[in-house]
Amino acid sequence: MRPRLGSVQLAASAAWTLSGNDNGTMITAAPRLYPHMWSWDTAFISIGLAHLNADRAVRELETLLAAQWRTGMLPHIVFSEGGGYFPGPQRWGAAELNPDAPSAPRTSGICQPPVHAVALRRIVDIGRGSAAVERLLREGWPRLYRWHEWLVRHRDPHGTGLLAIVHGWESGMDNSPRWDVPYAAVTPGEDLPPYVRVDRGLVAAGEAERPSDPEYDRYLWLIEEMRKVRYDADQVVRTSTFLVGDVFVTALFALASEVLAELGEEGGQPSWQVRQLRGWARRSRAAVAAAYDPDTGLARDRDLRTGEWLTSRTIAGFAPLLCGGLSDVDDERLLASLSGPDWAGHPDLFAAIPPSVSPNDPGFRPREYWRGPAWPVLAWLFGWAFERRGWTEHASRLRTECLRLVADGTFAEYYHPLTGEPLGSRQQSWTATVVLDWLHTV
Ligand code: 2M8
Repeated sequence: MRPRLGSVQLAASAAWTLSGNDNGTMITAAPRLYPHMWSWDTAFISIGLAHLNADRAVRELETLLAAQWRTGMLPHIVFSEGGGYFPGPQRWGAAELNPDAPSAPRTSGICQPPVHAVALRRIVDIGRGSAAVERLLREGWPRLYRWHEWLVRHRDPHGTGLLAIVHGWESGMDNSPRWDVPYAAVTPGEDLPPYVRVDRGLVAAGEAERPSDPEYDRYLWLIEEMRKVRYDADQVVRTSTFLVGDVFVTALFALASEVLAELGEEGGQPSWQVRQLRGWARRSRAAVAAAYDPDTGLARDRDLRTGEWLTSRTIAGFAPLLCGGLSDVDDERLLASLSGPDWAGHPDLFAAIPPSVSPNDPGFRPREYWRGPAWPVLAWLFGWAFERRGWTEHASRLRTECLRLVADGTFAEYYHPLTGEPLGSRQQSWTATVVLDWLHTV
């Protein structure tokens, strides 16, 4: 059994981890594996920072917002000057191919889940009164509005509120079994330029804990497809061989739009924009509710190339709990299932938080990235949403259990749900940040 840290030591190590990942211009997602800024990581990172230094938290979110494309898209990676990573800015070629992409700093050409309004909410609540926070509320809000508007305009191909992703990386859950069916239809061409992966060498047991080579071929092939249409958002949606209605992203969008509307009201932003945000939230909430399958008791993604519902049993199936939209009876059922024996209440778990895939699913692989491990950042997200929805007992249980899991002080990217072994990267910023937020909010 690894030593466990007490709260004070744990909070101090989390703060130390964040400062260790500060490269002077940004807090990187992790020191070796991810030496750049990732969009949704940065949203979470800024929350932890707000407890330490509100100005620094604001700057972090501003650095991300400054890399927003002229179209409104927030890119999934903002590259730092140093640090390796594959695929890097050359392989993406976003700025070379699309005039709406910033040329400094360089960015990738896709996006990630829209959780930024949640971060703004937390920062405003934690750092109320600080001039920098007031500035962020005033000047960051319109940028977030434009980001949400971009998603509605370019990522809702059927106008139903179900938002589409064009790459598994956009879901943030890269190799989740959610994407196995749609990825099976992606055939890398002969002209896929050769490449060398660097990720595996940077994770202790890279072979077992990172995606496979055939998966990577597909990830890289989708980039080639997008390069061919110069990252033009509408053409990408028309031509990408991977186009999936992502129920989890949609739920986060509904939640974040509602939150952004509230912040807009508080900050005196134009009332028509606030109304519009509420309308988008309503529509996406309805789309999430429509994706709920009473037979399995989980919400589903939808392959928009084939029209087929996707029925893997992953944590994303609990998306309606984040944004609402189901009847009280269905909410109760979903909550009971989340804490029941297929998920957080599985008798063999190290800590009672829901893993990324049910341990009772035949596809459950407890060491393999998004195919089974427990991700503290997701526990935080559900906990925050539960608190907001008034389910304080559920929220507090997630907090207590997850803090027990991460008390080894490694701040791992993800954990073996049955043994509590740290996996993937260590000193992962977003793991440190959720610990900080929880320890500072008693
Ligand atoms: C992971 O994704 C990147 C690609 O975007 C990778 O594996 O190289 C995911 O866990 C993603 O959700 C996360 O934002 C990123 C950085 O932590 O790593």
